Amino acid sequence: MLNLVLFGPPGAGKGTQSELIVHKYQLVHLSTGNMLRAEIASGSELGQQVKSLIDQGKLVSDEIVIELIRNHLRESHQAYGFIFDGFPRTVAQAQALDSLMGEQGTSIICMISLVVNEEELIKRLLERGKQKGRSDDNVETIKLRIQEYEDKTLPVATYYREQNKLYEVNGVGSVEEINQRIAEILDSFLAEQEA
Ligand code: B4P
Repeated sequence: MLNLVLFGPPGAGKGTQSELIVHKYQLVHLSTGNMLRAEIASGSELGQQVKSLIDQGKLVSDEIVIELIRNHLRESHQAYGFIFDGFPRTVAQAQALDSLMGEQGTSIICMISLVVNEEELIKRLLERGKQKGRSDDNVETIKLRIQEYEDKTLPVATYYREQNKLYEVNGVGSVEEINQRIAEILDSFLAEQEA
C-alpha cells in the first residue's frame, strides 16, 4: 500500500497537491481540515465545538481529530493507500496514526514535507481568503496558525526524520512543477514495491 503523509505549514499546498496525487495513484484522501469544515457546515455539536478554535487559528484537540481519522479509515479499508493531508499535526497524532495503520497490518511509507517561505504562505492564504471567504484566512489568524505550526506541528517532521521517512520538497513554483517533484518520490516507492 502507498500510505503517505503530506506535510507543511498552512498554505504550503497540501490540499492542492493531495487532489492531484489521489487521482494519479488512486489513493483515498483524508484531510482533517476538510472533515472539520464538514462538521461545521453540518451544524453538528462537534462542529460548533471546533469552529471557534479554527477561527482563532488554534489546533483542535488530538482526541477529536484522531477519532475522525479512525472513523474514516474504518469506512475505507479497501483502498490502495491513503494520503493524510493536515494530519498528523502533533507527535501524539503521529503515534496514534502508527497504531491505526498497524491495526490494519500496514504503515506510513513516507512523509512529504512541502517547504514554502512565510511571505509566500501569507500571500497565498490572503488570496484564498478573498476568493473563497474561509473564515481563518485573514492576516491575524494566518499568523497564529503559522505560530501553532512552529510550536506544535514541526516536531512531527523530526518524528518521521528519525524513522528515515521524511522527504522535503520545494513547495514554491507552479502547481504542476511541485506535483512532478512529489511524483518522482512516489514513483520510486512504487518501483521498489513492484521489484
Ligand atoms: P487545514 O484545512 O489543514 O488548513 P491549512 O493547514 O491552512 O492548509 P490548507 O490545506 O488549507 O492549505 P494548502 O496548503 O492546501 O486546517 C484548517 C484548520 O483545521 C487548522 O488551522 C486547525 O485549526 C484545524 N485542524 C486541521 N487538521 C487538524 C489536526 N490534525 N489537528 C488539529 N487541528 C487540525 O494551500 C492553500 C492555498 O495555496 C490554496 O488556496 C491554493 O490555491 C494555494 N496554492 C497551492 N499551491 C500553490 C502554488 N504552487 N502556487 C501558488 N498558490 C498555491
